[in-house]
Amino acid sequence: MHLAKALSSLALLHLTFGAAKPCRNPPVRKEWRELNHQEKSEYLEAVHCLTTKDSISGLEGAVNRFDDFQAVHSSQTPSIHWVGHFALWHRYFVATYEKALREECGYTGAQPYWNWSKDASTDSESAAIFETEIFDSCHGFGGNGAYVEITDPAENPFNLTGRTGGGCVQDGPFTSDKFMLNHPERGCLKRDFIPWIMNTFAQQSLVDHVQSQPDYTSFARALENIPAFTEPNIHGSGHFGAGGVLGTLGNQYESPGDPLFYLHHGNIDRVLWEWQRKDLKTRLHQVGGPIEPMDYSGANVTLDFTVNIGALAGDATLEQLLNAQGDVLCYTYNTA
Ligand SMILES: [Cu+2]
Repeated sequence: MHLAKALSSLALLHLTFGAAKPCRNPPVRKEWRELNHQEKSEYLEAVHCLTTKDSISGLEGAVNRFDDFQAVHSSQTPSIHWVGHFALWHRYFVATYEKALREECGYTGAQPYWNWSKDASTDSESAAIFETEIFDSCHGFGGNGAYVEITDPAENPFNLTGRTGGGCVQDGPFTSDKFMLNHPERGCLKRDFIPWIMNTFAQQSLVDHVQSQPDYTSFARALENIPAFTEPNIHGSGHFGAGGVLGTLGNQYESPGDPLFYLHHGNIDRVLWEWQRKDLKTRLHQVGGPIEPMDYSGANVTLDFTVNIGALAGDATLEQLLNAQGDVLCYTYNTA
């Protein structure tokens, strides 16, 4: 009797403290175009719902839960890009957003992704990539911003050519009458489509190059490449193809202010996941790359390196984040 009681309270204790929750029925992430109209509406509504919930991040400028994510990314920008933990930090970030949509906004689906390579044209000037379902004004995220001319060269430090927008998004569910950003200041969502960047950076051959890397360190480096427009990198495709110079997605700090961020990074994460699946035994337990941005001769991240996403969720080690169906993360992709 006493023993049974002791055992059961021990079991309870184990349940309460630190027992790993198994990942059952992980949400299955699909490409935007694989969602039906109903599923697309539910996703877009859940994003709007996040903007109606009070902020918990404690960060200046964050008013609602959508802002929380943008503000956390902004606060950590200098330490989460061109580092070994880049892909896994963003994996954790997107998965936590997915969790918030599901747990706080009643969304029952998974985080969708945007596979831009499907539409990347060999004609770099083609705008067809911006005319797909994801930019639909009714069942998508709306399209380009109004064209804004840049007169001060300081506003276009990389001298990017081929800009087609720059102002507030003009159609769809995220126009300024329905959706406003609060971080770092109140303003509309902006896009600035640049077809040549979108087409050249999103090429399937580049994805194949990234996925043919033999180890995590080289994968991570191929994924981000160098911060220049002379060499394409797939991570830059959505950011600078759709965000351009003046658009929200093109802002290194504030890019999660465009709801498309999570579909773009969802795709980056799918690329990582598919690469991992080629050799799961090794790739669930391998990391590398610099701790400090672009410090390729300096110290490397290790499996027990810890990342934090502020008040959005608890800290996690890179080894925990390598596993999309482990004790911290729980989701999968429909691509086998
Ligand atoms: Cu980022």
